[in-house]
Amino acid sequence: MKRIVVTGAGGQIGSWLVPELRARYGTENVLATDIREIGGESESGPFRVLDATDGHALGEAVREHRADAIFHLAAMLSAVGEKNPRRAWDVNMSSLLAVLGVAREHGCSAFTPSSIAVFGPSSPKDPTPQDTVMRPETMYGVTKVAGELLCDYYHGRYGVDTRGLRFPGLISYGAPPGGGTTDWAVDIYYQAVEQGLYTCFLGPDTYIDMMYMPDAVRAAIDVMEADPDVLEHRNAFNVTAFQLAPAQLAEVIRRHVSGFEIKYDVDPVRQAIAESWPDRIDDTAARAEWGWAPEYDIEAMTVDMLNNVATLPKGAT
Ligand code: AKB
Repeated sequence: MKRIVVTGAGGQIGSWLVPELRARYGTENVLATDIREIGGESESGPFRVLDATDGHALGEAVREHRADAIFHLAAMLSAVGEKNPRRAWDVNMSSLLAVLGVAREHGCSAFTPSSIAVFGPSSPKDPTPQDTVMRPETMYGVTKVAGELLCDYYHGRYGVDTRGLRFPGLISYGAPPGGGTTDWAVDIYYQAVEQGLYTCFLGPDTYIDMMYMPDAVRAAIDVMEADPDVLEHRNAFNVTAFQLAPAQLAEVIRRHVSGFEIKYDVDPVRQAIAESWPDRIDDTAARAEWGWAPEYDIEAMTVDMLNNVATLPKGAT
């Protein structure tokens, strides 16, 4: 991997991944793209406004940049996808088809994030194995299962080097998450610093797998750099760092923000989504096949999040 194109560069993952890719591979070698102008880090190097569903425009960008790898991050997440399921299908599937077609034509490898949302109520919950029943109940989950299969198909049929990770909820400061069920675990830090109070849309003991963004970015790059001959589960690997519930995280934050309070105003739609997902996924395959191991635990992440959120201008995400 030497010259890279990133779609959805202005989103929660892209705003962290692009600077890390530029630090490792050189600023000029990483072309950030997004559907709109985004400012910030991603525009501090090569940048292009690009709709990832437009295969022709993506092909031009890849050809002109002489890219050998695509990180495809543009997608609609779970909660926002339930508000407009048809659009979630169209955006997630047509952009992935465009990326895979371009990767095939230009000989690029392709990274696509999958999600714990591929699992549903009939999957074993704790632990959820790497290979198991996948019958999700959200449109986002349906697109992620279909996406994993499509990536496998392009690998098997056309030899495209497709790779992916089933990300858990990702926690970070900076660009906000784009309408997921796990967004509470980001919002809680901002509200703790700004208001000393957070009203959570999930119930107190709803456990979901989570990960701090620096680990997620490292995982995405590591799986792309892994020796292809040792990868059995290329699309896609379970990866997790820890399991988190709102009451538990509130307790950890309270150790650093005295008097911090959490209240609950449960949103039935997002609660049902969260309950259909695993409590704890088993990431042994990622650990065994390419050496995955998280560096941040809940405490280390909390210290880093609070320090960074406190130094951002008030109201900034
Ligand atoms: C979401 O909540 O939709 C995402 C995810 C778990 O993929 N963060």
